[in-house]
Amino acid sequence: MPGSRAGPLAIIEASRYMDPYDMDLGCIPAEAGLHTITELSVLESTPESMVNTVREAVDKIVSDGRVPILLGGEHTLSLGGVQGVKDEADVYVTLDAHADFYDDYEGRRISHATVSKRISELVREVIIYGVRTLGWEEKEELDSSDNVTLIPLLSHGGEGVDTFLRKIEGKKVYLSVDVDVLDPSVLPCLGTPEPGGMSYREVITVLKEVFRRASVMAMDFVEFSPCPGMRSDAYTVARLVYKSIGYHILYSGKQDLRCGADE
Ligand SMILES: [Mn+2]
Repeated sequence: MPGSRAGPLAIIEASRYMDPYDMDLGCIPAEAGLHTITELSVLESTPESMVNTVREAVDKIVSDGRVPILLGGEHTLSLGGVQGVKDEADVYVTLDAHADFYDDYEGRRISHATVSKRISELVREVIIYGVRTLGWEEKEELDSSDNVTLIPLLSHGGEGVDTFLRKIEGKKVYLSVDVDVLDPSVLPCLGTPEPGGMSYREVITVLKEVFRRASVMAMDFVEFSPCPGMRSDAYTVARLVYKSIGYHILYSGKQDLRCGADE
């Protein structure tokens, strides 16, 4: 289902209804200083030029000593994000219902379905958590890759979240959250919904651990595709983004905000 291009604006609009105070953290993460830049104009461009536009924007934000937070849009934008942070991150970590590991998809090398594969050609290590459906071609590509770890969400459990969290310990991470890692009952408005996903609470618990154990250099939230007339979904994604910002502040030492003071 198309429509993720309307995602970023819907997330920003929904964020205006959110209480800035975070009850869990006991602080106002927004006081760290959030700046929303004007939307990048990428809609009329080819995937390659979209990736370049994102790369340039992210490169500038990282050079300014800030932490880029990208809102999608298609998952393809992560390729530009990873290129923009360059060697600031050793590992690409993604939460996603899908592996996005086709070598080409419908004749395209740069696509939402190939993005993890393309990124695995750029970074030292790729870790994918939350996958619960896989194309046969993707499985073959994954089997022949030596720098990719896939930790699926299987109906019988499997290795699970402990393995995932051990793998990211101490690493410098580019974090990509494909919001379809959430169950469609939590977030129905998705490009490619897949049943058997995580609850909102499970996702924020995992994200908190990611920020605690790893250094997150940049992050993105992708593949939200707003449904007409439904606003609770955009609010859920906005809250997820703001939670992540709060966890980043909590574990990156902005102690003047006293986040987590009661923990
Ligand atoms: Mn996905």
